[in-house]
Amino acid sequence: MNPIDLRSDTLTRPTPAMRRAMAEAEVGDDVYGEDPTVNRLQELAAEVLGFERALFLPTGTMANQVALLLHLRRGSEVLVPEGAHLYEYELGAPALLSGALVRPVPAPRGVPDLKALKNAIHLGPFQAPTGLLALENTHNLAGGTVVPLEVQEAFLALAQAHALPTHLDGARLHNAAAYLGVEPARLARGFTTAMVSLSKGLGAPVGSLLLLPKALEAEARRYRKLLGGGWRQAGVLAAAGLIALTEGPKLLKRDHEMARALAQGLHRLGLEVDLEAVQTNMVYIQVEDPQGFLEHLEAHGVLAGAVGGRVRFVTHRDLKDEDIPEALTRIEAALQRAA
Ligand code: TLP
Repeated sequence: MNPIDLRSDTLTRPTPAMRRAMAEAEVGDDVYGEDPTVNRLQELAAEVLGFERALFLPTGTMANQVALLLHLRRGSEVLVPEGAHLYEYELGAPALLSGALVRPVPAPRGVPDLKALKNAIHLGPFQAPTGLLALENTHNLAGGTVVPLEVQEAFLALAQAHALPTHLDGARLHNAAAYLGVEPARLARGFTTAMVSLSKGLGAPVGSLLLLPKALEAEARRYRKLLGGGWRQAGVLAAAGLIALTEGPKLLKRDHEMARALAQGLHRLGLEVDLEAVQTNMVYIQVEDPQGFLEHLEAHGVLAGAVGGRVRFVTHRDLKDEDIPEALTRIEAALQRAA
């Protein structure tokens, strides 16, 4: 029995078209800025996402950390929505690399509580100075939830009122845009920097983009190199990235429909799902013993992940139409065995 893999949208394999483009990619040394395919990807990304420049990096983690290095100094702090990836899942990198504090602020269902955020900004002489406000859209740990446009506007206005830069962790920005029915540029606009992943729902094998103003580009390239991200003939990867960026967004609606069907099915099976939080391609369920539950599912041919003390299912482009109904049948069988 082939397992149905719902652990993450990072697991997708490059499509035949991506593999062809990778094999045929024109390349050069990207550390010299001479890889034509990387340059094409960066130019296209900057244009479609509404920034002056884009930088192609190996991972979202590296892109987020380069952004923090650009914005923060030692002993300063970044305010993030609670559960933010760069606080929970980046291995304490801000402490190690930027020497900065990360302070989570209440954000029910991933939407920052703006009053709490405003009160959390440190300006006085007795506290770590706030140097950056960050947002995550979609918000992974909150369930792949989307930040409403008006909250984002108010968030940006708050940052502006305090002359603070902003960073958007948009690992799944295109999912948020698909949910809201707006262009991704609409959701990235106004941030000082933004990270967008090509290797998640968009389907590239590797790579994320850091969108930024021209004035920060040279410094960002320097930090990328310092962190080991000077990656020479990266055009072989950018070639797949170009297809992900242009073709990938078209498939996200299907991913979201599959997640909704899965959530409703799990709910019908009596599992604890927050249906309102199921907005994009993720479904989280609350169970007594997540690890034991996962092992049980695996024995029945369904792979899911333990994330934030819950069980997470993520839909993605490599799933076949019949996979969600089949996964539900297998999960039902697993539950009957457990009962
Ligand atoms: N998230 C991964 C795991 O690390 C949890 C996943 O499977 O969802 N920002 C957000 C919001 C993310 O969800 C992730 C990856 C990243 C940044 C980091 O991207 P990578 O994995 O490319 O370093």
